Amino acid sequence: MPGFDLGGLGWSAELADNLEQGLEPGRVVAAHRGAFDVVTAHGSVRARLPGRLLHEGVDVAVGDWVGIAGSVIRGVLPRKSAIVRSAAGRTSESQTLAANVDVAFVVSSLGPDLEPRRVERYLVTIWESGATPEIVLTKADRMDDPWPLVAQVEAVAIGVAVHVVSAVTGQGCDALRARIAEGTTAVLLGSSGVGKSTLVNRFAGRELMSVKETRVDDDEGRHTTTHRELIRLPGGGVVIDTPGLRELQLSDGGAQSVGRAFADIEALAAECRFGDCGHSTEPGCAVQAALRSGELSAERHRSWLKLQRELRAMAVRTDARLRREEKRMWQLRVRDARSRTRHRPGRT
Ligand SMILES: Nc1nc2c(ncn2[C@@H]2O[C@H](COP(=O)(O)OP(=O)(O)OP(=O)(O)O)[C@@H](O)[C@H]2O)c(=O)[nH]1
Ligand SMILES: [Mg+2]
Ligand SMILES: [Zn+2]
Repeated sequence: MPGFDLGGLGWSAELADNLEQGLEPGRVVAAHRGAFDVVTAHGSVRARLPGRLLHEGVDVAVGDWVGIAGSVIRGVLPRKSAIVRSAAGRTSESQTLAANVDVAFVVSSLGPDLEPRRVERYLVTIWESGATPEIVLTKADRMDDPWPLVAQVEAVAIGVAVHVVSAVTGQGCDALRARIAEGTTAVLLGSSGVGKSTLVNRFAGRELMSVKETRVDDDEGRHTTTHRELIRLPGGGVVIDTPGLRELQLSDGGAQSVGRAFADIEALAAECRFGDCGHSTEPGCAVQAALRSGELSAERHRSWLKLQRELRAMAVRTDARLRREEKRMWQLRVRDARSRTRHRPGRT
């Protein structure tokens, strides 16, 4: 079989340094139930994660670099980024959506459903991941004048590039494609039906991913893409297509990332008279002053408070889980110690 250049998939000297001797490097391009498609220099392998690694809690996601022996994954190389969301529900279990991503495109379609609050939420998660967020607004062809809506998004996307594209007219598509240079890994994230797979197909130059057949005017509906997949683009760069996300819960520890996504409010908060200002009724509160003057919109302020509340709630849940785990470990140790005493030779 002809050799396959892993450099095009993003393989680097740094990764090579971390690979255990004797293992073959490969990148996870798709995840199935209990199995992974891994591309190595010799082609594609359907590999599995042995039970031992599963029990150790080793997490493998699309985009991961792994060391394999035959068709068994023996190790996962350190990630430079991981996009993690907290799974739906009340637990603080989390799910890795994509690993080793350089640029994460937050895709929304231009129209009445466009929700700047949702964009804020994505930005927090992506800043947390180590990847760089960029915003993609699709279906520009559907609006006579998309620019007021674009401006609303730009207002919440501080320091983040905003691309306005149409797969129908081709507007903005080349500029977006150019952001996925050789050696770069991009991921497309967003609700179902916003046109993620349509963009992937356009960049791939063929119908790799199926897209919604019928013309739908609202973006709701069934998910067309059902699994995450990493695709190598002709001309360099790779892109990960993902199924539409219904909700995006924040993952743990995003306080700093909230600060980054809300850099405007953080800058205001730094101006408050008191270092521990609660930004509600304190005298000299710069956040309240900006709300009064209209410099800061009430919606954005509410969104900031809400995301912080969620993070606090998450921290409490994580703490509770840690406490439960500690208690269980302690009980195990006690049981262990008891059984040792019982079975000590010379005693009964
Ligand atoms: N008018 C218009 N329609 C578009 C554009 N891009 C995509 N569409 C249509 O929007 C529908 C959904 O596109 P998909 O690419 O399947 O959306 P998706 O984000 O991959 O959806 P999921 O896989 O379910 O997450 C399809 O019918 C596309 O033809 C666009 O720029 N303009
Ligand atoms: Mg899709
Ligand atoms: Zn304040």
